[in-house]
Amino acid sequence: MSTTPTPTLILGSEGQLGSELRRALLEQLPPESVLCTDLRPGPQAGDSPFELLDVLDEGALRNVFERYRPQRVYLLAAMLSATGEARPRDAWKLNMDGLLRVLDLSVEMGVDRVFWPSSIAVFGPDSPKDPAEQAGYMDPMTVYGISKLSGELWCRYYHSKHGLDVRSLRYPGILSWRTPPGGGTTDYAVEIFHRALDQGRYTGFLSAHTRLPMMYIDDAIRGTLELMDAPAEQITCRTSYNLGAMDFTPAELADSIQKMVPGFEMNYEPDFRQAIADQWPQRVDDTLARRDWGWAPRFDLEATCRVMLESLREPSF
Ligand code: VAH
Repeated sequence: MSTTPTPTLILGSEGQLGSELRRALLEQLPPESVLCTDLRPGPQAGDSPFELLDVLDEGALRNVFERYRPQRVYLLAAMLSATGEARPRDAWKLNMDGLLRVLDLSVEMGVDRVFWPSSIAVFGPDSPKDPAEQAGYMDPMTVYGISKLSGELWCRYYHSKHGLDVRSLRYPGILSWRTPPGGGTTDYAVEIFHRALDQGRYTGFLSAHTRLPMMYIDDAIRGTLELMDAPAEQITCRTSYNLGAMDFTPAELADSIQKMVPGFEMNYEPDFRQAIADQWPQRVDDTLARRDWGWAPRFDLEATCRVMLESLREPSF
């Protein structure tokens, strides 16, 4: 982690990733050096500055960059896979125009480093499934995946043409407990914990044996900060790094929960999200992230289930 408090801007600070990234940064930086922005009101707790901001409002976005002069920018505002299929043009506009405006302003204002999240959604039906390789064939069939693959290529373009130090990770499905599920195909793995505790049963929207790459939020955030703190000369991938931790099926997750929540009952009613999940890989090859900047996950399925259930039983916001 950088030692000097660099003005840091989080765009989309109230979502699953943004809210946890804010917490992690505020453990290491003075509150006044982290500006949080989102479409919806931020937390009352904490004294880092917060502003309402729509990343698609060009004037308002420029105004924030001009006033705050960030040296690190995290662009987390996005529309996820399931919601994106219901609102394809909105998803493309937010995910693409939002990125391009931030890249342009970052070049213009001399931002030191930019982070932008990609996803395993860049892989599609004809991509290798086990594992998905770092530079493997990508034929995404969701608007979300198309926008993420396009965004990766724009990030590499801005690094090559403008020298912008923009970095990215292809996140797997992410499990966290502080924020509600946000329209993702992997969000069954978040909902299940809430239902296990409040109803003792859950009906999942993916079939029992749908294997997907997954990660606990603490690993995702630590990987993000380790990537952003790595010396530039170590970063050999300027599209986006595969990032792996574990993989599981809904049935394996239910079995693990049942060991900690006796009597928990799991059912399956696949819906439209099954077709999305079927296009995605089962595992990812993240050798390059491990080689370039020392990536190493810490949470497996059992540790993830334990921390999710303990945290939901005794929340500490
Ligand atoms: C989604 N959680 O389900 C996101 C993620 C790999 C999936 O990108 O859309």
